[in-house]
Amino acid sequence: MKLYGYWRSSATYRVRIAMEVKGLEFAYEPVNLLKGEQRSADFLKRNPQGLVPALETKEGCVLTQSIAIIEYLEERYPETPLLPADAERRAKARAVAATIACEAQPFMNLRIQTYLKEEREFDAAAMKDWLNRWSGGAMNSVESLISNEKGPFCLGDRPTIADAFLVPQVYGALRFGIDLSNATRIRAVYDHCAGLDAFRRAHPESQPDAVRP
Ligand SMILES: N[C@@H](CCC(=O)N[C@@H](CS)C(=O)NCC(=O)O)C(=O)O
Repeated sequence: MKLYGYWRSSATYRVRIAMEVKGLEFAYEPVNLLKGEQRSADFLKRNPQGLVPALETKEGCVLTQSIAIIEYLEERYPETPLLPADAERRAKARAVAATIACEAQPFMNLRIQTYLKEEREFDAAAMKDWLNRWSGGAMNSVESLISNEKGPFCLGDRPTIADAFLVPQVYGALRFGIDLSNATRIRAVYDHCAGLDAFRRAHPESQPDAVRP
C-alpha cells in the first residue's frame, strides 16, 4: 500500500496511526502542501478533491477521506481491531472520531486558514480566537464524551479509532495555541499514546518529509 500525505497533516497522521497500530506495511509518499503539490495535475488524478491523505491499496485502487480509509483498513485487515467489539462502544468510538473530523479539524485546515488570512484579513489574535472558539469548543465536546471513561486510551485498555483521531488533533491544537488546559482526560490519553512505539512511528516528526527548525 502507498500512503500519500504530508508530515503535519492531521488527517494523514490518523491513517498512519491506524496502519502502525495494525502493524501494516506501507510506503509513504510525501505531498508538500505548502508548495501546493496537492493541486498538481498528477495528484488530482489520485484525489480530485486536492486533499491528503490518499491511500493506494495493494489492488491499485485510490481511497480518500481518512474516515473511509480507516474503515477500509478495519474491514480488510481486521486483526488488531480499532473498533470495540460492542455496538454501543463502536458508536462511541465513531462519535469521538466524527466530532474531531467534522467539528474540530476543518477549522484548522490550510485552505481555510489561508482564506481567513488573505481574504478576511484575520491577524494572529483573530485566528487564535477563531480556533479556540470553534476547534477548542469541539474538543470540549470530546472531553465530555470520554471524561467518564477508564483506562489509558479514550475508551479503555486498547487503542481505537477514537485515539487515532484524538492524538493528531491534540498535536495540531497545541501547535495552533488552542487552550486544552481543562481537557484533563484528553491530555492524559495524549501523553499515554506519546510513549507507545506505534504512535511514535506515526508522529509527524518521524516522517521523511518533516521539516526541523
Ligand atoms: N476530511 C478529510 C480532510 C482532509 C484534509 O483536510 N486534508 C488537509 C491536510 S490535514 C489538506 O490536504 N489540506 C490541503 C489544503 O487545504 O490545501 C479527511 O479526513 O481526510
